[in-house]
Amino acid sequence: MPQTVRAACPHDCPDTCAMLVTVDGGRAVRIQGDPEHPPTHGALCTKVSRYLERTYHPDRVLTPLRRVGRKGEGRFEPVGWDEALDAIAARLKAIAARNPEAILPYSYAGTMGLVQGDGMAARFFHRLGASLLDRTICATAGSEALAATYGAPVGMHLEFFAESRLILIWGSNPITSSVHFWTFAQQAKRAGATLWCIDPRRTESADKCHRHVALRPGTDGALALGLMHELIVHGWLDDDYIARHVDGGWPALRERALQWTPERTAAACGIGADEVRELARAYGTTRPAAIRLNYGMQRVRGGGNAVRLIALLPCLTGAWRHRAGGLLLSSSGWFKPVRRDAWLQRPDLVERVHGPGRRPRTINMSTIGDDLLRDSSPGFGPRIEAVVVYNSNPVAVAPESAKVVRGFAREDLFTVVLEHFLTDTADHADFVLPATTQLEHWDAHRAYGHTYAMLNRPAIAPLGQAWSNAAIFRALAERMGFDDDCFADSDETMAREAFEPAVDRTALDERGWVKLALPEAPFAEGGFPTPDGRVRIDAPGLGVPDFVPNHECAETAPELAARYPLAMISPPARHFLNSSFVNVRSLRAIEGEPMLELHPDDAAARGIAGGAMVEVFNDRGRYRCRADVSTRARPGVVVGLGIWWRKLGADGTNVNELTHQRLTDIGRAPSFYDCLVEVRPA
Ligand SMILES: Nc1nc2c(c(=O)[nH]1)N[C@H]1C(S)=C(S)[C@@H](COP(=O)(O)OP(=O)(O)OC[C@H]3O[C@@H](n4cnc5c(=O)[nH]c(N)nc54)[C@H](O)[C@@H]3O)O[C@H]1N2
Ligand SMILES: Nc1nc2c(c(=O)[nH]1)N[C@H]1C(S)=C(S)[C@@H](COP(=O)(O)OP(=O)(O)OC[C@H]3O[C@@H](n4cnc5c(=O)[nH]c(N)nc54)[C@H](O)[C@@H]3O)O[C@H]1N2
Ligand SMILES: [Mo]
Repeated sequence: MPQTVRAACPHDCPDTCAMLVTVDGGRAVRIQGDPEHPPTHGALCTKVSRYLERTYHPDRVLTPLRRVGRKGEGRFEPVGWDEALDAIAARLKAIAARNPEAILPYSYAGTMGLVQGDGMAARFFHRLGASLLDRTICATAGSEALAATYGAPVGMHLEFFAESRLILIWGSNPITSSVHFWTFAQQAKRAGATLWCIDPRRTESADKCHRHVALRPGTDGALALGLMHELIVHGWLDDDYIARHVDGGWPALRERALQWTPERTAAACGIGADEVRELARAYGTTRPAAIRLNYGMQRVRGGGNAVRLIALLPCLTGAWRHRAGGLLLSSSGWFKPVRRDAWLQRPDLVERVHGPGRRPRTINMSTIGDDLLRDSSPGFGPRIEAVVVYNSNPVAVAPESAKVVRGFAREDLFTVVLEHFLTDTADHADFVLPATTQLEHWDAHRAYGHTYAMLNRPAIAPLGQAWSNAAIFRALAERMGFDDDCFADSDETMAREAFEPAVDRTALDERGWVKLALPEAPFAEGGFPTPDGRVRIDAPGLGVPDFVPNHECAETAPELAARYPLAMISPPARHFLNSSFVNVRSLRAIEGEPMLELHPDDAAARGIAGGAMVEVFNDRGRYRCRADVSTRARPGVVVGLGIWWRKLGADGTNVNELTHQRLTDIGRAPSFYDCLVEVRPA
């Protein structure tokens, strides 16, 4: 008799769907969205509806592997679990005896689960006293900027976008990257709402909005100031809301905004002054008005300041008064009070190694290219001697990959990779350990685009000899001689108790998801999670926000811009999830091959025909792919949809060969979309 198991999608996506997995004779035969879970609405995205193809993929790593070739070659031999774990523990012990900070865990969001993400792994590395990882690669510019403004990364409920009369879809391509948000935006549109898209690229989502503002990458802060100018001069502010719920920084910001006339704004953003005026009028005069901001716009030098400025807009107009007004960038802060982080991750364990009140050094994951190549020094600490990678593929996704590859190719570096597949990163490992997929393990999930806590039950037994991440770190802890009680907790215990006691356990058990108890219009009466409950314009240590131009643009780097006049952005491809799913044949068939979109004028000026092979280059490297001559790209901007596995690209590289490691103004994050290049026929 087929059975249905309640699961949660583990992927790095705002939607965090509830899934129903049908199992027959021990094999998962069907995967569907839960029709009752409001955000999921019974539908999965194209990628995750192929999750069975990914799980039963013939290339799954199903035994531990030991390297036999050179680093990067990807040649391995199977070994037993005991042999692999003994060898890894012996090597980590030897390094830790000299200095545990020479060991670096490297992980991101291959799974967002609280157990298989930073659950048991965090306990292990904290107890080991290893370097800490600053997990900045995606969202910290925006989330720290949002926290500086509202007090936490919190925002509107997803569901109420359906009732908005105006939606600004800003730095976001929801048809690609949060299709369940798009469902609510469509409902609003059918009910008469106006949709604006603010994005340098004419995305599929932009096509379906009423208006599209194709600004230059990294100029969103200027646009927000220009909108404020119009709100002020036309009297579209909610003075009562400002007086009661906004801090004392408003007069200074008001002065600043008054200098951003529509003409000045238009010049900075590369758009028309009338577009600024019309957008401001729509925003200033429509109620309720909602902004769906996404992380696309904060991957530039000034991303943090831009998010602060945009997040202030609904505070100046009082849009927060209505449940269908306000802004959503992230909802993750709503989960903070209900997650047992201290219990799940045990950060206190570092003191066992480093002493009371002391913490190991922190390595920024976004500068892994530079950091793997550094020697020991008083400022840096010890040279990195071992990296343990799980839930991430840094060789493909981290910026300036030539350096990342050189770092991972170091013969003296000991590298362990927990993976489903032989990714570009796994190819550099000394040991690859086979990890379970979401269908094979327990987990608990929060979301960053909705407000439901979720439970994932295993639907099938682990394939081959795969173990969950938590099981692997539990076994390593035992071999390292860590006998703390927390290493005995099972995956199931951790998953079930991750939200204890805040979330109703029976409901979570029965349905697999529980909505957090939150007010519908969280800031209708102010009450922001700042110390005094007011929105902060003049944030401690940051001052009043301003427009910060890109690292790489004509204004800040004229000489560079003369040599490399095209701004390259590399946002998500619809049928991949970062570098996950690139090896799923049916999905790769839809995406075709690595492409670079460029505007017909830019193509003609370079003698490039549609479909021709081109070389994209700058001082950091070169990358070959096929030209897609298209008006989806605005003049002066080229688009390389990501993130391809390097080894599946035309010459064994991908877009990150061109990106750099300079960080954002706030949040120490990479500025992937702040990158000048030139293109020529290959
Ligand atoms: N299918 C699919 N879904 C995904 C992902 C994926 O790789 N594939 N990635 C997931 C991840 S990791 C995340 S973090 C989330 C959110 O992921 P995001 O990366 O925020 O994804 P998008 O919603 O595609 O938003 C990016 C949009 O911002 C635009 N953009 C680039 N630069 C600028 C700029 O300077 N200003 C403005 N206004 N827009 C700019 C891009 O053209 C693109 O359309 O999505 C997740 N969902
Ligand atoms: N140029 C450019 N670069 C970018 C971006 C961009 O837009 N442009 N986007 C950036 C963003 S937003 C992000 S979030 C990062 C994403 O970077 P990553 O979080 O590294 O994401 P993925 O590339 O999807 O790699 C995740 C890996 O985890 C593995 N995995 C999944 N589940 C499990 C599990 O349970 N156990 C183990 N052991 N492994 C598992 C998958 O097989 C996959 O290989 O990339 C960033 N890089
Ligand atoms: Mo991300």
